[in-house]
Amino acid sequence: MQPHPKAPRFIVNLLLLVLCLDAQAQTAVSAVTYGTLTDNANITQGGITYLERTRTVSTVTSGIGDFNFTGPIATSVTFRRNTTAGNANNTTIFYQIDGSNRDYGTYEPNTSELFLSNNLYQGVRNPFENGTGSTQSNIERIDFYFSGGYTVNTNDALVFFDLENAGNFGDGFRIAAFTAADGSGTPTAYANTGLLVAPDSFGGPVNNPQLTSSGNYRRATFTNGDNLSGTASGITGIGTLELVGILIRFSDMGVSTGTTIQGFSLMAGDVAPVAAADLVNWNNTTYYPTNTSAAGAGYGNMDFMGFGSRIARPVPEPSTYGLMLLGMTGAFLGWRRRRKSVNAPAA
Ligand SMILES: [Ca+2]
Ligand SMILES: [Ca+2]
Ligand SMILES: [Ca+2]
Ligand SMILES: [Ca+2]
Repeated sequence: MQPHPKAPRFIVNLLLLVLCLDAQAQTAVSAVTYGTLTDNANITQGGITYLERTRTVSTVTSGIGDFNFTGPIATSVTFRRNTTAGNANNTTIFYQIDGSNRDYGTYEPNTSELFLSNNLYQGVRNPFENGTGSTQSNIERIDFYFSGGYTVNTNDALVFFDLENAGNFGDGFRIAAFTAADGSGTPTAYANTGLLVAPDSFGGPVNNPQLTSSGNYRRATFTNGDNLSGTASGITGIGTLELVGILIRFSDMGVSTGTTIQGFSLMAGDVAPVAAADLVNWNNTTYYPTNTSAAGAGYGNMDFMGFGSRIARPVPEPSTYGLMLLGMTGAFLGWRRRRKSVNAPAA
């Protein structure tokens, strides 16, 4: 039988489709598995009782497979604030609570430690919502810096979680990798203009660290920039909420395997750079508007759990192990055959 003349083109189109699917941007996280629970002595600080619990995240599941957190962790996380526009120098945190309104999570003295905690009991509420209101802020960008640089492995990814009402699947934000930084870890050059994550592109809901699909939360505001050691104000219940997650590969951000970067930055979705260099100065109000709103598609509504500072890597599939085993068996048989012929007496 003759092959269909159109067959090769059909195969080419199919391959192109697969490539296109592979090149799509962020991927929804559909499930989380947890490891061991650490529970240290409670701390009462600034009007909040912290139960000092951490349950490590073992894996996340996505449409492109399972990922674990075996990559490097950021050295520091820095909030960049426009302190000249008159917006409030606030940080509003939120946290999952027990039946006595106690914070399941850990006391963190500043915003950097909060993100480095990788603890899904806690996070930052609407960090990019600008204004002078009691829960609004002057935050324009959040930089994750890897001292000495970090070289991207194949399929290396970042994972972030938002806190949502039932039926909502995450708020939008922009993310970009920076390729150069000064001695204190401040970005001086970006790889490109980054990736704009659209609202409602997360998966979920996924289990919180209490291993339930929803939990009760409170928020609290600190009015001293990044410092979270003072007395909290406006401590308020914010209801029953759900965790939703997203996975972003560096390739999704236009950063290819083998590239050495100095870190990455999170920013509001209203940051609209024309060129990569536009992202450097967070005080440039052309690209970092100081009136970012949490309403509508204002992009100030994204909440970030205290997570995302450690690089996620694909968990090898069982089939990969199978192929590796086949390869090793083949190599062993080949070695045995060579040995046999070496040892065989001359005919
Ligand atoms: Ca405790
Ligand atoms: Ca949210
Ligand atoms: Ca802004
Ligand atoms: Ca929000």
